[in-house]
Amino acid sequence: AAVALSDAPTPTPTELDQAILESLRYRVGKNEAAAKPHDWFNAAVKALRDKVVDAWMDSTTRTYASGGKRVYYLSLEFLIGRLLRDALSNLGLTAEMEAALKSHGLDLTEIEELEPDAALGNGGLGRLAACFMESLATLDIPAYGYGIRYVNGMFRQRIKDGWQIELPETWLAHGNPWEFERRESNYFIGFGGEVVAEGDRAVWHPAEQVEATAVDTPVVGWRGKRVNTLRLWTASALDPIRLDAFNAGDHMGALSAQVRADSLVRVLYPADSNEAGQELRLRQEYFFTSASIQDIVRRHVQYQEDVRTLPEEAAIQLNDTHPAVAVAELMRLLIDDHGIEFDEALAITRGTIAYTNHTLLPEALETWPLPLFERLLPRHMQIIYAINSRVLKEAHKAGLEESAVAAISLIAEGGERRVRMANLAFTGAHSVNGVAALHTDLMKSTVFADLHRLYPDRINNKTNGVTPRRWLQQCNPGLTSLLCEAIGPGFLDDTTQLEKLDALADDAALQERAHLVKRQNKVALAAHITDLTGVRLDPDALFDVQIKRIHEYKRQLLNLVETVALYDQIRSHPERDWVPRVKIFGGKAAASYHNAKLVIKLAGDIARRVNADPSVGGLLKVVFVPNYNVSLAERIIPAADLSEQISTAGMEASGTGNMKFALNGALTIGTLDGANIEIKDRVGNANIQIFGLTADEVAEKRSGGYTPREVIEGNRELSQAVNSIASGVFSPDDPGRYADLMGGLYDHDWFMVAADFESYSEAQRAIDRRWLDQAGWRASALRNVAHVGWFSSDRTIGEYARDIWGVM
Ligand code: DL6
Repeated sequence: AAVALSDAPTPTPTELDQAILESLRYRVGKNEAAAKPHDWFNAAVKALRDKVVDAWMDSTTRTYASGGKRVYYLSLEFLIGRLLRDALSNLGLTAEMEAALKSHGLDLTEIEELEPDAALGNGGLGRLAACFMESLATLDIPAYGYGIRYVNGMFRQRIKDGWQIELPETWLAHGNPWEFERRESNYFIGFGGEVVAEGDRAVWHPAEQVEATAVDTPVVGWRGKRVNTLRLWTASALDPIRLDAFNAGDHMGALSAQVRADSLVRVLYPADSNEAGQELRLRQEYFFTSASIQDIVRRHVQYQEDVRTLPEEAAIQLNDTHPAVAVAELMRLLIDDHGIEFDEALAITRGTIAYTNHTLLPEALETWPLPLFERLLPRHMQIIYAINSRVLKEAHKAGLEESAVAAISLIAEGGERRVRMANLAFTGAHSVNGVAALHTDLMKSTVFADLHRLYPDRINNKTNGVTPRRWLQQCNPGLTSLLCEAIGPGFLDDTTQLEKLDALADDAALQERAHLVKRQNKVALAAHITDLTGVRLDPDALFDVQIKRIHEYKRQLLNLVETVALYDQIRSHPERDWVPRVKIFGGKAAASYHNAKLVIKLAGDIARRVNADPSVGGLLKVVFVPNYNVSLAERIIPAADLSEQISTAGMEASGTGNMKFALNGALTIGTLDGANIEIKDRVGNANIQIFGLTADEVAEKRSGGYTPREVIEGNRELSQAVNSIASGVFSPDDPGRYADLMGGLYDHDWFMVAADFESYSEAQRAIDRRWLDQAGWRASALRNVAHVGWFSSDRTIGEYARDIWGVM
């Protein structure tokens, strides 16, 4: 009988210590006297990993014994961050590890700091995948995550003279003690070549092949209930070194095949909501998708024999369109390798695959030039044409007009012909979901309107969630233990129990204790920020935070322009009762995204001037925290008072930072966008500050009649702020630096910065008033914690499991 690890005896600190010492000696090859902190880190992880492996094997045995359906989550990104604290906490071994290390004079938090951030993702989409993996294990659902083991994940951001510099992130420099290479799980991945008819079969002869090898990382669920597998692919050449060429003196040429293979897993494209457009990116997508689909089919056939039963045994979820070629790849294997006829193959594929859309931004909806796609994947192109012909016939049969049929087509005609990956994913899946209610509605009414008419039952909503283990328990132990005392520990297993806090939100003693926890978190963050930037922060000021990718639609610029307006106001009216504020910014800009990089520079320029100005007397501080990543988020979020979620309405699919902040007792200032709307519905208008245009109003303004110039000129505070930035007040070394950026606001203002400024500025002053009533603020903070338990990724995964995968 299977025994979940939570039922297994917990090792005592002495037993754990013994295991660590053994691991130090026999796996790291050091004794206590010689061991450096990194050796201790490796030894501790390996000792802990042994405990994880026991539970992992147990989970696998149970899955095979039950013959249950497995979930496969295909994602080009997994932004997992550090794993040590997560594994310790989920296995309930934190105190034991602390004590074991202490006996050697080591501090667990310092050891944890040695772990590099596994930054295999850009932002929200990749972090969501990591939260989902943890929730899948927590809910005891047998699941594999499939992705790429990038050697250099997301770039490391350095700020030099205020500008972002991208440096490679070398997270594997000291090896990775968590992973297991599975040399036996390897697949050939073909590219190029030609398709020839052999009898009535089509046979693809790729011009080039690389080998994909699995590297597995165990993912531990809460209380160690289940351990699932994150399987990341690494690439190698079939012939890594051509000895004849090497011996003939062509040392580089002899290694070229390996270099080419290596390039597939070298970097994560720093493209967020931006099409990468490189051939290498398409190769990466096919590489990991093909390896994953081959692995899934192999596992199925090995145990079930009949490939036709795949939909009963496997649910494949595509995280955005990056793995959309899975539709064609699965069809190819079914038809070419298993002799299934086309229509049945399509039915099996649709029965197995589901697709999640994460963006409506046109530039982020992947399409590939048809000639490129056909050259790299000739057999897949044939299959896509064949799917398209069936889909278009269905569209005609349904009586759709020609313009709708053209929009549904898997091939964009007119101009350069391109393969539309979203249409491929949509037509090859039985379920297509959005990630927040508004986003899903907009999918139906805009980007997928015609596909939705043809397949009206396919689109559904699954509002995102975040794992409360990492984003409450691990990052905010102070608040967690206070909550345990106040409402009991039930919320640790079911976050909806946080609702019990509502009844206590006006209790002055609880408010005071929650305030002290927050203040402690702020003190710790302030010290860290001083270390990183030299800027000193007052922990009693309001910590106002915007941390996320830098993108025009996320409107860091609106925040900065308002910051300048506030700066002007404080200087003009020093007699007013201003609330001391610290404006904290953090985030990376895609390397080629000029305006985003300029916004980072602007934040730095504003910070330099404001922080050095004695006339604001410490009422306003601005700081840009470099190299924002998961670990920094874990420090910043528990210390935030105010969460900036200010995207142009209709443009942020969901957001997940918004959920993390509210869960840690920050109030949100936000637009009616993405999941903000659902947060508002749960915490109530009294506990959130909503401002700005709605998505409908944005659409209406864009369709005509919006003249930002008039808006700017009609608002003195706004025009003063915009003009001072434009004229170089903050950039005396290069007065014209922001002229174009500000000119863009006057001329088109696609992201409605000017249109929303007045409402945003009023909302900020309303926030000041709320802050001055500290009892009211603290009650609101507690009510945010109380009402956002619904945004746990356990709830989201439960919905996927029930409605899409049929596994619960
Ligand atoms: O669903 C996760 C996350 C959402 O919370 C964000 O609102 C959304 O912007 C993000 N989408 C992407 C898509 N990028 N591409 N392609 O990152 O997904």
